[in-house]
Amino acid sequence: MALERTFSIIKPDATARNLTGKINAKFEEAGLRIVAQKRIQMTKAQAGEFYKVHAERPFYDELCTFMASAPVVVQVLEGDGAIAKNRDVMGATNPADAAPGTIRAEFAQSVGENSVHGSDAPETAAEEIAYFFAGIELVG
Ligand code: DAT
Ligand code: MG
Repeated sequence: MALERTFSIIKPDATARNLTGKINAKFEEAGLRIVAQKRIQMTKAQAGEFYKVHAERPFYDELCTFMASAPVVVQVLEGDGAIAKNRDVMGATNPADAAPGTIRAEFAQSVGENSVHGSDAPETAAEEIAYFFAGIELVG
């Protein structure tokens, strides 16, 4: 499988509960390498731009308010098949449907406050990485 990079966010519900290290351990145990990482607090406008694909969904305003409500940790994860592998480690969007041992099964509080974001395809991964990181910040 090809070496890939994917974009990840440890969301406000998880940073608020001091779960950054436990979530990073899940990534590393799965063979994902954290090649860039920083803690930031997004504005609601920045969250809105990031999630613009969901602009017509009923939960969009709530989602953007939540993502700007507290600090997040934005990351680039690298590994073989990193995009799909990260989605596996994250688990299903709704923690009630997430497989045992996944991040969302263990840590998520609800479908909205679900602890992590991960890119869903190579195109979105490249776009999302470029939204938060300059090339000089990515060191494998
Ligand atoms: P994922 O984060 O698994 O890629 P998504 O792209 O469908 O899921 O949705 C983006 C985020 O929007 C998701 O992580 C949490 C929020 N969300 C999705 N469906 C929701 C719902 N039915 N109610 C509230 N928030 C929702
Ligand atoms: Mg998504």
